[in-house]
Parts: sequence; C-alpha cells; structure tokens
Amino acid sequence: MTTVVSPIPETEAIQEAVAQAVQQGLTATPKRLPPWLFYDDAGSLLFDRITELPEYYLTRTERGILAHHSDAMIRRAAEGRRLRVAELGAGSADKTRLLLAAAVALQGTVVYEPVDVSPSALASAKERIEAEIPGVVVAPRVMDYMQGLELAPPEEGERRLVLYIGSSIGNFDSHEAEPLLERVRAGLSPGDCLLLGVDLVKDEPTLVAAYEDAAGVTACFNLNLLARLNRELGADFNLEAFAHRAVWNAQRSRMEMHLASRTAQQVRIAALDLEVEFAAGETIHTENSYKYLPGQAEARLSAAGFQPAKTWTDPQGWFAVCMGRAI
Ligand code: AVI
Repeated sequence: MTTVVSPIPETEAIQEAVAQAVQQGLTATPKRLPPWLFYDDAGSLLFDRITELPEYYLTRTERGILAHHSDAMIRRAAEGRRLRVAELGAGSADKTRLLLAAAVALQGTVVYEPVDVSPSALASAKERIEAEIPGVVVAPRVMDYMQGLELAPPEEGERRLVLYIGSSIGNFDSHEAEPLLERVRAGLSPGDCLLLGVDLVKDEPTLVAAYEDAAGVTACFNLNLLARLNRELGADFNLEAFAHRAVWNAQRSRMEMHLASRTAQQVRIAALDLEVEFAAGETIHTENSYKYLPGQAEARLSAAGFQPAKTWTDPQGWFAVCMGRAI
C-alpha cells in the first residue's frame, strides 16, 4: 500500500484482478462474482442513476440526515480543533459536499483526502470538488483502503474525520467488515473520528423495491456485470438468457442480488480459456447488502476500537449515520 501511483498501469492491474475474480467465482459452487466488478464506467453511470430512483431511498435518506446535521457532525468531530476530512472511496461527493461545506463554514478552509485505488477517479474528484466548493483543498490518496489506511500524520493539533458513508460497509460480510474497520482504526490517532453510514432493517417490500426498481435500472446494473465480462474477457454471455433477482434474506439480514440462468447453457470466457456450465435456474450471487438493526453499527464500531459518540437518523428510522471516536 502506498500513496505513490502504482508502476503497473491502472487498467492492466484491474484486468488482472477481474480475470482472477471471475476464474475463482465462476468455478466455485455456488457461483458468485464480487460486487466491485459492477463499477466499470457503464456500471458507475448506472449506479449514479440508481441513487436517483424513487425506490432507492438510501441515498436521499442519508443526504437528508447530512443536510440536517452536518454542522453538528463537524463540530462534534472537531471538538474545538482544526479538522481534516478523509473519505474512503472517491464518490460523487454529492453528500460529502454537505460535510465539507460545514467544515469550511467552521474553520475557513479544509483539507479533503479522498482515498481510492483509482488515480483517474481521484483526479476527477479533485477537479470537481475544488471547482465546486471554495475553501476545500483536495489531496487525493491513491491506496487500497481495504488493506489499511496509511495517511500522513495530521498537522500539530489537527483532528481527522474519516467518512465511510453511502452504506458501503453494507456490501461486506462481517468477517470482512470487522477487519476493515480495525485497519481504519489502526491508521488513526486517539480522538480522531469515523463517520459510518449504514442502512437499517425495514419492511421487506421497501427493501426489495429498492433493489428491483420498476424502471429496471438495477436489473441493467446487475446484468452489466456480464456485459463487462463480454467486453473485457471475451466472454459470450447472452444477457437475455439471465434474469436479475433481488431477494431479502431475513435470517442473514441482507438484500441479495443474483443473476439467474433462464435455461441450461454453456458460456465461454475466451481470456480464461474457460467453459462454464449453467443449469436452468442456477444463479450467480453478485451482491450482499447488509441491513443493520439499531445499535449494531455502534457495536461494530466499539469492536473495532472506536467509542460510539453519536448516531443520527431520519424521522422514519430507515438509515443511520454513526460517529465513532478512536480510543
Ligand atoms: C454501493 N452499495 C452501498 C449499493 C447497495 O445498496 O448495496 C450498491 C447497489 N446495489 C444495488 N443497488 C445499489
């Protein structure tokens, strides 16, 4: 892990990771593909469209919480000191903007460090945010935060606030989420804060609709994964021969996305020299999206070495933004 751009060209490193993930996932039983494969250029655009769908309540609900409470969040994290803000992932910064604007209002300027593996995503985040929010100095950090957070120590007397919002933690099983938060904690000093956004358990129809919207955008997002394998690995998936499925798994408290083979069929993946057999109805499990019970995110923060400081929710109790302070 490093803040220096990898000497391997970005696309080559990604292609290698895609090939490895597909080889492993499609030869496993049951078949699976990791959700990070969704986010090529087409998938990232589809995800942006998902966040604006009427059924996908997550983004607008979290945005509402931040719109109401970003001043209080920034003040609480800062405790009278100067704050610098880091974010895991170089997102569209639509919600981040609210927090950065609150930090600028409190202290005049703020250093914002988006952390991502993709130098190109970071470069566009820097250009956009510096143009849109005067007073924000964007200092991109190229690193894989899944492996740990290695940020330069803040200036004397400064506090750090790390954002992990958007329910991104929900896409990890607990055996992945716990070490991830522990590694984030290990990169912080006592007193620094983590702001974690989690989606909460709610009625099944609301949950299912969010992942099976009427316009079919989430279906396109899921199926784009197969289109990506056609484009990048010379696979011959017929997208019409697979169906998008969104299922609430109450026992595991998660929404699951699958791609179900409509018929018995064989798919060739040229770059891997691999033939994959599908039985009729067989699925590829593409994503888990965990939904938390009230108090669960705080317990997870505690287990990772943070003192839960405060949780903000929306009036319906659909989403929670939890602050933990590094002990
Ligand atoms: C990015 N992540 C939090 C989204 C989620 O809700 O789990 C990804 C997504 N999958 C389907 N719709 C949105």
